[in-house]
Amino acid sequence: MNQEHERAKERIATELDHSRHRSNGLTLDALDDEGLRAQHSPLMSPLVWDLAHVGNYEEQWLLRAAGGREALRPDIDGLYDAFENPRSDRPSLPLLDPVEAYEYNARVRREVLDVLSGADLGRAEETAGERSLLDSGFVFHMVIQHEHMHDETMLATHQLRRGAPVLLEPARRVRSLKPPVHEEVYVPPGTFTMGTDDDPWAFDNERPARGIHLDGYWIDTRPVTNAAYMDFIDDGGYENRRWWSKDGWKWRTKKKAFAPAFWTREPQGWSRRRFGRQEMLPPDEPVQHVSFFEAQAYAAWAGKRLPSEAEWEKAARWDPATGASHRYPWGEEEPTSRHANLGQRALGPAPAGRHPEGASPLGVQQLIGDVWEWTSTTFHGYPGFEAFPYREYSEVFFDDGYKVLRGGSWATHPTAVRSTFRNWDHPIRRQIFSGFRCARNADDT
Ligand code: AVJ
Ligand code: FE
Repeated sequence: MNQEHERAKERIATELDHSRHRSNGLTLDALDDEGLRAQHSPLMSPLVWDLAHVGNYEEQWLLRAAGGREALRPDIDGLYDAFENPRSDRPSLPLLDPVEAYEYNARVRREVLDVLSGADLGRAEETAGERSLLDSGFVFHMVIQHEHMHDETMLATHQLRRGAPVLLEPARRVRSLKPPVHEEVYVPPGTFTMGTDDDPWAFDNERPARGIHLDGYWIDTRPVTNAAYMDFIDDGGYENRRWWSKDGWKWRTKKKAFAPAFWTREPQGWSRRRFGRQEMLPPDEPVQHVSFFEAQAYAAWAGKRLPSEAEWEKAARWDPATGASHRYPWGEEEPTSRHANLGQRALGPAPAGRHPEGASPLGVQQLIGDVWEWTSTTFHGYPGFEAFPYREYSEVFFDDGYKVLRGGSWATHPTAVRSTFRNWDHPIRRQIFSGFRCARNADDT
């Protein structure tokens, strides 16, 4: 048992190191002070805010709450409180400058490693019902995932930023892949286990587990591609009111949307801007930077609909042979590059069909990684939801204003996604790495 805890601590230390390396790569290693202090879009924070925010969150949760240590910088808590300061106000705050933020983060981290070495990460089975911060290492996992979530947010800021490219792009092989044998698979009616009671990385909104009965339905084996989405545009999809919901049409009209964000129509076809580079749209890639409303309109045009969150999760977890729900579509093994395109290894999605080894038992591909997938479900707590460890992680968003996205994107770190993980955003948002797949009812032939 002790050895197991030591291994868990080593893993935590390694993951803490990885997330910080990534944050620094997206800030201090990428831009000068001016670029880090600037607001590249009113939707986003200055990058230097995200940088010190992750350090401040770590100070509050790992040093003070879990470690019982005295506060290092209580004076800056307010500056980095996301609820006190809306994103658009953040550039005018007296923020730490980039080097101060770096040094503050490093100082917090040194003490955190000390807290970690003395921590007891065992599960407190005796304290039935009551969760504690350190149970199975949860609070460390929460802080690791939090930093990676902000790293993904920082990537969205980089994508919105104008100017010369600054992020290194690993070689991207464009290859044509054979289309799948089946474009959609049938998921038979029945009950599956949704959510979790014991995943040591799961947030409050992924709990508790419960049996959910679903009718039979069809779901696409791959996300909708750029090529397929272009057909929708070419068929007048953005001009035809009938494909859009009432709110969707209102958004489309006000926004004058005619294509996904960052797309430009050129004489020779569609191009896109991606991290400062202009390039032709790769037809085989999952479409990204679409709003919920665009995803919903495409699905209606295709004679289908978006999957509900439960339908998405059943397709991603349920094994018809055993009836069990797995942590990932392929089973329990931690994601590798064979399974999924995660962790910012590339600066975009892989072509549809690229990761057959990551398929679920039903043969559904690319559920994890590549693009976040919009679902038709409004974000709420599961029955029996209990906010833990703080209401502002998810409970304050249970107000009907957010749609659930599933599966993570190419920018999501492997520690920050699993088949139970729930993300959420406003249905109009598309600076995130969002795409979708379609589903339909069993009786629609
Ligand atoms: C879970 C991605 C919706 O970035 O707004 C970051 C995560 N919570 N800091 C967000 C979060 C606190 C959150 N999302
Ligand atoms: Fe945060």
